[in-house]
Amino acid sequence: MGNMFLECFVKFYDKMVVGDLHHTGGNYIYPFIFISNNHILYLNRKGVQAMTEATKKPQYTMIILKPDALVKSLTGNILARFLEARLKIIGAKVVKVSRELVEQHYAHLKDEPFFDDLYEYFSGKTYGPEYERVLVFVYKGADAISKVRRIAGATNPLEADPISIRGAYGRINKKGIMENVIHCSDSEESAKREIHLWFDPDEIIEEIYPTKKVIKSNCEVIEWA
Ligand code: IDP
Ligand code: MG
Repeated sequence: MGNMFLECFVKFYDKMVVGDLHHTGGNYIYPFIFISNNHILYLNRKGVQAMTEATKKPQYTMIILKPDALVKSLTGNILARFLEARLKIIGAKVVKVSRELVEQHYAHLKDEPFFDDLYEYFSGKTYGPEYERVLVFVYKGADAISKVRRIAGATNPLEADPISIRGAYGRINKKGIMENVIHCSDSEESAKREIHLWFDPDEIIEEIYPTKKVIKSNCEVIEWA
């Protein structure tokens, strides 16, 4: 038994079926293991799908639960929706968002007439001091960006699929801002830019982009007293 087959067996044992060797007509299209003279164990369709995903180069994407998600107590609900994408969380934090961070994160919207209102919304100021925070996650996995965007739905909550997160929970507020509950990266380039902006390398449990070591002296840090 080759190593590849043993690995398949361990990883995909719940997606394997026993087949009659004669019925295959000798065309072994799925990874298989001989288990007797007459029987083979092979991956079913779901198993092949899972194996294809496992061998793809992983993508990274950043998801932000915006303040309206917190106002509406949607954290658990939203994270549960992303389970179906079968991705891994490799970074997570809660952030109080500054004006500077919003300007960098939404640099492509800086000159829009609605930018000030967007800042009020994204920083949580619209909802009061208790909600001036967002939850930020880095997810990893095959096709992470398109999978997450599909579950999130279109930018405009009125146009989004009603069962997507934005379609189900978003709205347009009185100032015309699309309060659409979550942010998610729209390409590998923006994921990289956003992860660099929001996270330090040691806040993510894997080294997903190149890092360098720097020695900082005379720099004040806060520690537990
Ligand atoms: P995205 O969030 O789907 O990537 P972007 O165009 O990057 O969409 O816009 C960032 C955010 O700015 C949106 O999620 C939404 O909250 C807000 N926004 C974008 N365009 C408009 C607009 O035309 N009117 C009001 N709000 C907008
Ligand atoms: Mg965007």
